[in-house]
Parts: sequence; C-alpha cells; structure tokens
Amino acid sequence: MLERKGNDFMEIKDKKVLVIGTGLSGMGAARLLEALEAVPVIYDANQTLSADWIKSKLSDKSRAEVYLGVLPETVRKEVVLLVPSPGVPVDTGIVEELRSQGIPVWGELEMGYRYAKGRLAAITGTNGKTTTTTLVGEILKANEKEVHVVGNIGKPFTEEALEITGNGVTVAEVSSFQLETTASFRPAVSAILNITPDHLDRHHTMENYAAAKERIAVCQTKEDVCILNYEDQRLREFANRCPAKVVFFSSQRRLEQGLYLENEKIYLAEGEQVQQLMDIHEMQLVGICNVENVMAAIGVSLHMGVPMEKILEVVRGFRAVAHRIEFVATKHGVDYYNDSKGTNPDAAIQGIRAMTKPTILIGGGYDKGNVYDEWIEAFENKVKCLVLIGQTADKIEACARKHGITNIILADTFEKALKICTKTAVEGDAVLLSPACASWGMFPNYEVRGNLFKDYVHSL
Ligand code: UMA
Repeated sequence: MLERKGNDFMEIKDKKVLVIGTGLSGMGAARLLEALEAVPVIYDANQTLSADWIKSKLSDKSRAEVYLGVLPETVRKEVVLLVPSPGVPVDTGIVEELRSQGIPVWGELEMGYRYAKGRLAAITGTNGKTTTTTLVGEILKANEKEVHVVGNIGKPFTEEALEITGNGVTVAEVSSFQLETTASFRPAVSAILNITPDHLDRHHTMENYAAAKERIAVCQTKEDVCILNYEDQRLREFANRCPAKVVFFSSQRRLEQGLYLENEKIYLAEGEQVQQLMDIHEMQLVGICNVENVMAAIGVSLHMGVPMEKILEVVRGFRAVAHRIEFVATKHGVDYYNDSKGTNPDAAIQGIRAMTKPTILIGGGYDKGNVYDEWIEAFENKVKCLVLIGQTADKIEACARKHGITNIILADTFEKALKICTKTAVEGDAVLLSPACASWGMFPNYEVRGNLFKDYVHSL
C-alpha cells in the first residue's frame, strides 16, 4: 500500500487555508479542511454569489471566512496553503502571487489524495475518461468491498477522502486542470487514453496541455504501472520518459506486449503468453473509441489485482454512460441521441461516426480555442442540417461553409435549436446533440445541457 503524506506533512490545524472557487471542488475542499480543523478562507471571483448560501453548505460551527469578488490583502498574508479549484487557471494573479511567496499550492485533487488511504488508480485522456473510469469502478466493485469513484467525473476527491480506509480502492478520473496543481499525487496504476487538442484557451499550447496530462505519472516509480495508448504518437514518445512501468494498448496493430485488437478480438500479450480475451461483439459498447476504453480499463483493473474472468464478466454487461452517444428515444420515426459529452472536436468525431442515418446535428457552445475542420470532415455527407448555438456558432459556420456544408441554421437559444431539429427531421432521420464545444456560458455543465435535451425529447 502506498504511504501518503498526511497532515503531519504540514500542520494545518487552526491555520488558515485559502480555497479558491465555491463549486463542487471548492466546497469539498473546504469541508475536508474543516474536518481537519483548519480554517478555510473561501474566495470566489464571482461577486454575485451569496456568502450566506456558501456558509450554509458548511457545518453550523464553521470558522470559515468567505470573500467574494475581492480578497483583502491582509488575508493573503495569513494563509499557509492554497487550494485552487480545477477551473482556476494556474496563471491567475493570486495563484502566481502566493506561489511566488513560497505558499504551497495543492489543487483539490492533491488535497484529496493526501488525506485518503488505500490503493489508487487514476485515468486521464482527452476523451473516454468518464467511460473508462466508470467501467473500472464497476470492475473493482466486482472484486472489492470498498470502492470509491471520484474526481472529474463529478465527485471531488476531497469530498470522500476521509472515508477511504487502508482497505479501500479508489479510481479517480483526473483532468489536465487538476493535474496542473498536484505535488505528490501517485497512483498505483495510471492511464492516459489519448491526447488531442482541447482546453487550449486555458493551457495556451498543445505542449502545455500534454505536459499537464503527463503529470499523472510524474510521482510514479517502476513499482507502479502506466497504461498508454500506443496509437497516440505523443504517448508513444512519453513512454520513453515515463517513470512507471508502461503497458500499451492498441486498436490498430498487434503488440508484442500489452493489449491489442486484431480481427475484432481483444488480446493480451504478456511475457511469452498471448491470451485471447474477448470478441468485441460481446460488448454492449459501440465504436472503436470504446474498444480502446475497454482495453485501457482491462489494463488498469488487472494491475489493480482483479482476476481476468471477473474483469471480462463486467465488461460484457457494461452499457454506455449518460451523455456519451446515449440513445434517448425514437419519436415520430426519428432517433434522438444525446452526446452532450462531446465537448471537443475529437469527442464529437466519435459521435457523428456512430450515426448511420441522415442526421440533424446540434453543435456549438463555449469557445475553447479549438479548430473544427477535422470534425466537419467526419460528417461525410451524413449531416443533413447543422444547427449551431453559442459563442462558437459563427466560427463553426465559417468552417463548415469552407468545407462545402450549406444547410446551416443558427439558433440564439438551445430551445430554438431543439425546435428547429424536430421541425427539420423526418422519419428515418436521427437528431444528434454532439456540440464539439463545452457547455459553459449557456449551461453550468454538459450534464445540464444533455438532460435538457433528453427532457425535451421525452416531452415530444
Ligand atoms: N472561479 C474563481 N476563479 C477562477 C475560476 C473559477 O473564483 O479563476 C470560481 C467560479 O466563480 C465558480 C467556481 O470557481 O464559482 C467553479 O470552480 P470549478 O470551475 O473548478 O468547478 P467545480 O464545480 O469545482 O467542478 C470541478 C470540475 N470543473 C472544471 O474543471 C471546470 C468538474 O469537471 C469536476 O466534475 C468537479 O470539479 C469535481 O471534481 C467538469 C469539467 O468540465 C465536468 N471538467 C473539464 C473536462 O472534463 O473537460 C476539465
């Protein structure tokens, strides 16, 4: 079992710790700090929030201080530790200022990790991490009494940390945002599924984004395992400098060692042995991206000590997670699919590739600085009408016209977009929400966007 540095590493009892952000992570971190008898100083840049509401999320005896909009100079001088939420960029003034004063910065993920016990698996990647993490969670549950599924999946690590015992196993979905502010984070098994352009508004360059993802393995040693996608050039190169023992998976070629797909069957080559594990038609999941997710999940679970038969049994019964190419219903002969989790072009490519009927596609949303050419090329004459919403609507329209797509309708609200889809679709068509953009700006998150879509479809 891994030794973690607990609160003996840094005395925080009765000390002030600055938490930035009052979303899921910030409140999780604040509650953990209170349980550790530290004094959370909670700051959120959004001054329209209510301090009373934030305090109501803490204990009655809370000693927390809440600051909205402006953080007084005096307070900055009193804090011994900074815990930023994942949504707070590391080049934000206050983070840079405190860091330059020697104040340690532990992101919410690091904070949760420090105070949890037991074995940990962590999964990152631009796409597929929620499916893979959920699947690994299900596999672990088939083999272990105490399993925790935390992280970017919507459950902050800090929220659960103190409940995780030495006998527990945890699987964490981790994002590049979270990995930027780790310090000692060391999973026994890590996985990087793929790295394609995303979040470039935050990370500025692809190099920075990839470097953040690679941090998942930075504290690992050869006693630990890192599962990598052989078909990702960057990850293949990373394998040479990865401090953990690397296990590859590939959907495109036979590997001498690792997991691979050949003739629609998944194999494991280990030492001298090659084992045929399963036929991909035994899976409920569809698409090559999901075969990759499954191979990664098998690799992670195996190295977390789950016997292969148990792993395969769970894989065979596992269905798609919500908002990921999720079939919603057929209404008046039109199939509706919710791929709200298609929050970047690469994920949305998987969404449109999975469609077999003429499709009315809803795209657009928050501008993360992505380019849309490859996504639009993947339409392959399947997109009968492109309905665009949000900040990126004009940018996507220009790109689509460049690629010869002319049937484009801009909608200024999501509701109008939905109505356009039902008016345009005829029997035998599909309607797909797969926006290639984050939901921010129009919705709090992709789940809200996807649920509104599903509610609308069910109301038809
Ligand atoms: N805030 C500031 N200053 C800033 C930025 C934000 O004060 O500079 C405040 C905002 O006003 C807001 C709060 O911080 O009140 C929001 O914090 P947050 O954006 O970190 O959101 P959380 O609710 O804590 O949710 C985060 C993750 N969000 C992001 O990374 C943007 C959730 O991932 C995650 O599920 C949750 O922690 C639990 O771990 C969502 C996500 O979109 C799903 N992730 C990205 C992705 O998957 O692509 C990375």
